[in-house]
Formats: sequence, structure tokens, C-alpha cells
Amino acid sequence: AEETDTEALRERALASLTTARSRTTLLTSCVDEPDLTAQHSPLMSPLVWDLAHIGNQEELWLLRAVGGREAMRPEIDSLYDAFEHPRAERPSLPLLPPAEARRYAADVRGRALDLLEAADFHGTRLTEAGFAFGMIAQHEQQHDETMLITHQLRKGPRVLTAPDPDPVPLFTGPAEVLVPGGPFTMGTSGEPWALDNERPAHPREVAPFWIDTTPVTNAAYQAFIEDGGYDTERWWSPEGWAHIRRHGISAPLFWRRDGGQWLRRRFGITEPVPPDEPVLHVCWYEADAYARWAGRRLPTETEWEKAARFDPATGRSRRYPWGDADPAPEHANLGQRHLRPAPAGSYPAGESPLGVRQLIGDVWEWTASDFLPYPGFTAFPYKEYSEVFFGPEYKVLRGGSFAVDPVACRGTFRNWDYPIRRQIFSGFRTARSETV
Ligand code: AVJ
Ligand code: FE
Repeated sequence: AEETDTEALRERALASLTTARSRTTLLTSCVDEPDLTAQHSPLMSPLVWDLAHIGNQEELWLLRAVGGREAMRPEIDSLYDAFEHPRAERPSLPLLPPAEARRYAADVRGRALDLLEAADFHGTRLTEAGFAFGMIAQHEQQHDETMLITHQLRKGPRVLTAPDPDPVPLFTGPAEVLVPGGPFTMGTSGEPWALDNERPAHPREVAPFWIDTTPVTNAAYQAFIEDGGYDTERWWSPEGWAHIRRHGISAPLFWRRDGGQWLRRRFGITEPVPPDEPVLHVCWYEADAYARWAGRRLPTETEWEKAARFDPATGRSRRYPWGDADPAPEHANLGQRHLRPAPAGSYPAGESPLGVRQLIGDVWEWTASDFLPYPGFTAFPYKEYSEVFFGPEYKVLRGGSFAVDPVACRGTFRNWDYPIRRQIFSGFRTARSETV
């Protein structure tokens, strides 16, 4: 059985790397050279930086760390080290031009696949269960999401297309669900490709709470706007209020008012804001203010994970809301299959045992929590993935978005960003404590 597991993981690593590279290729071949080397926003790298950085990380971890190979081009390492050069500086670096970046990434990939064929999946912690290969597939997919954000920020006509999610009848189920109090297991020790910050599995005590059945919709968010939400200081944290005043923020990013209606720009197209879709491109401060206006609050990260993984019938934490099966299209809107969230109430097959929908996919969900290590955390394989970011300046987001590939999304997966960020595919749902 162990042999079949190993071979299944090897197949999964190959498939995950291949899927990631198809997406990378698409995102970097649908625009011309000047668009690849330009900086579309000071928040983002030029697309050609992401491309060579993807190859460089793969070279560092698969060819050098796993394979023991010499550096192919030692002189470029520092250009693609995310810590040496902040994003705003990257366009002025002597980056590999697009054709060279493509060739470099392809060269690395060819050698990495040769290594994968023969790699010992029981050798070291880095190769155990193919971890390094899974980590690199996840890394590339994370940059594919980053590149999709760059595409969304880019001005100009549409270059990306995808079918819309299936329409669904207006969701008429209960607006919120009660999650029972008591202990549950947070995090994981057994998921082979879980990243360091998801580990280890550990018990958490949670008081009973109510959580929204679906993410907050554009219609609900518009009600907050129409009610003067952005002009009412008492809904905002002091930092949030100062921030929206200083920057003149009065609606989600990419929204524009046109007479009586709200329009939004989405991948080169302007369209009316769809009322039933989860709200997208809000920062943590906006999510926090909306929740206060609604008489509610953001869920903590622990509450979110309990809602997503806890099975009251067995007391066990599952890999996903729907169970332990890998995500399939009927479970969740993942993988850039669609370039927008699906209407609230979609994916009944993906709901949690308690009936909470769309926890995975559609929009990243802001939580109330700071990004902190779990008890027993150890950085692996490098401190710069998570450890250097732990602290109160980052807020945790959960669940993944339509832009996230299944390989980089689990019930335990943790994302984080500054509370002012809203170019990311971020939305939220709200919660309230059970009052007895
Ligand atoms: C986990 C999304 C916050 O993009 O900064 C990519 C992922 N880390 N390369 C990021 C990551 C290194 C990371 N986030
Ligand atoms: Fe990276």
C-alpha cells in the first residue's frame, strides 16, 4: 500500500506542476512584451519577474536542495530574491527579458521532472511524501494568483476570458448557522503537503457562535454604503477610519458610481455590480466596519476553521467542508476556471456538515485574527515563507478564492496580508457570539 501511495503522490506532483505551468504560460503569453516588463501597479512586480522567480525558486528547492545540483545562473539569484528587492524596485533591475525568463523556467522544469521520476519519497523531511515538489507546485500557483491580481490592476482591454459560473436560484436558506462550542482540532500534522504555518494539529476550545451561511454579498455591502457606512466613524476602528479618510476610500476597489448604479471594472471590462455575488476587493478595515454596522463581527481564524472542518457527528476535523475528498468542480469555485466569484449560495455539494457554504473558493475571507504561529510551530523549510511575517501587522485570510488552485487550498491553509490591502481577491463573512 505504501508503494501505491508513493506512486500516487508522484503522479499528483507531476500533475500539479504541469497544471501550474499551463496557467503561468497562459498568464504570461496573453500580453505583449512591454506589458510583461511594465509595472502595472507599485504593489505588484512586472509579470516577467514572477515568471523568472517561479523558475528560480524551483531551481533553489528542487534542483539544488533536493538534487544537490550546482547553481545554473548564480548571478541571477539576488534579482529574484523577494526579500532583497521590494516589488516597487523590481522594474528597474536588470531582469531576464521575457524570452530568456521563459527559457530559464523551462530548463529548470525539465531537470526537475527528471529528478521527480527517481526521487526517494522517504528520504529526508524535504522529500518525504514529495513535499518539496508539492511546495513548489503551490508556490507557482500562488504566483499565478499574484499574476492574476496584476492582470486585474492592468489598464487596457480584456485579454483573459473564462465562462461564468452557473447561475443559481437566489439563496433562501438560513442566513446564519450555529456552530456548537467545545473542543476541536485545528491545523494538521498528517496532510503531506501542508505548509509549515498549518502545523501541527492541536486542540482548541471554542465558545458557541453563529456564522453567516454565505459570504457577504454586493447587495448587502451596498446597503452599508447607502446607509452612510463610509461616513460614520463609529463603525470603524480608529486605524480604519484614519485610513479611509486619508485615502478618500468610499467603496470597494474597482467600483465606480454611474448615476444611480454601481459599476465595477473586472479584467478589462466594466459592468454593473452583480447583487448576489460575494463582495470582492475590500480591505480588512472595510470588512471590520461592515460587520460592526451589521451588529456583528468578523469570525476569528479558529472559528472559521471550526466552521469549515468540524464534523459534529464524529468530532473529527475534515480536510475540507465537504469531507476528505480533493476538491472537484461541484465543491467549489477554484483554479481560475471562472474569473469571478459564484453567486452566494452556490455549490451545495461543498457545504460543511453544519450547512455553511462557499468556505472554500470564490473569495478569500478576512478573519479577525493576527497571523501567529500555532503552538509547536517550526519553520520549514525556510523562515521566509511564514515565520518572518508572524505578528500583529498581518491579518489572516482563509478559504481561497476563484484564483487559487486546489493544490494550494485546504481547510487548514492560511493566507495573510496587511489590513489595508484590497487588490487581492478578498471578501468576508460575519459572525456573532452565542448569547446564553
Ligand atoms: C502566502 C500569498 C502571502 O504571495 O507573499 C509566494 C505566498 N510566498 N512566494 C505571498 C508566497 C513566497 C505569499 N502569501
Ligand atoms: Fe515567491
